[in-house]
Amino acid sequence: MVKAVAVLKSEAVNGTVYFSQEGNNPVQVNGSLKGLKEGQHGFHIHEFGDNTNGCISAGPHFNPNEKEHGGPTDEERHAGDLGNIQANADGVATINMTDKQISLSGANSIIGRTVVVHADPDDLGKGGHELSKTTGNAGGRLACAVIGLAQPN
Ligand SMILES: [Cu+2]
Ligand SMILES: [Zn+2]
Repeated sequence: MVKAVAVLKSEAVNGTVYFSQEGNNPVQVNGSLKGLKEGQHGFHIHEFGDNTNGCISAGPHFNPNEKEHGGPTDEERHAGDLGNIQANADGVATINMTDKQISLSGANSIIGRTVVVHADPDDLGKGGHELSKTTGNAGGRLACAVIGLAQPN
């Protein structure tokens, strides 16, 4: 079992996201974030674990297979496209998903990359906006954190 963790902290938004993977099974993603506006927020793995200029220097969506942006259940998607998380009326988003394209080892490993939560919903590539096929038009980067290896227990 490989475990990883990212601790997000910005002025408004904070929380922790945990990743775990048994062998080559899908990656389990769990956690919660608070301080969000109620509704959907784009949630992605971005390419670089570089936060020197805040979340901007994390670069584009993690896309090792040179695909277009999509939703988590699409064949055509960036590996980093985890779709949306849903914040409730208290601004809390509980995250509980599994994903088959990201990994915690090998070519699609997200260790050392950045998880980002966005201001707006990700249109999953289907919004018809000029940014739909690259970012899902998910708006600004509210908070982010580098994904690091976690202690096994
Ligand atoms: Cu993003
Ligand atoms: Zn994408």
